[in-house]
Amino acid sequence: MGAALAAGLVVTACAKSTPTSSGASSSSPTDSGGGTRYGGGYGGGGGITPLPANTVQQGAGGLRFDPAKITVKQGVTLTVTNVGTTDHTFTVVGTNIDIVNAKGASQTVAIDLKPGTYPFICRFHVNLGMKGTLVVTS
Ligand SMILES: [Cu+2]
Repeated sequence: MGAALAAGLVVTACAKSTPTSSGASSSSPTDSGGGTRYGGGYGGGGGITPLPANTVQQGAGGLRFDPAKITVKQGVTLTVTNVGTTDHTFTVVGTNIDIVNAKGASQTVAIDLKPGTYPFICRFHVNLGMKGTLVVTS
């Protein structure tokens, strides 16, 4: 008579709590700055000459604004110059800023806007990607 020794091996599942704290708020700001910086014009010094402050060009190297992101202080006067080969507008969406430049023309516009970020477009070519961002600071 062998005593059946029931070696009851109790397997306790080691409930290990793996803290999956992947609180990775990886904010990767996709800077759509584009790589094709139009460096022509401006005295041909070779290399990129920054535009004068508070100046935006229309049509430099295509249907685009240069720079596409403008940061100005509230109340400044922005100079908008059409260096392209056709008419363009500088239209700040949702505001009363809407100027039209024939090719070669230049106008100034007072940025009397509250601090914030505003999209701006060329009304003629917005669907061809001619647009940018205006940041007004206080
Ligand atoms: Cu245009």
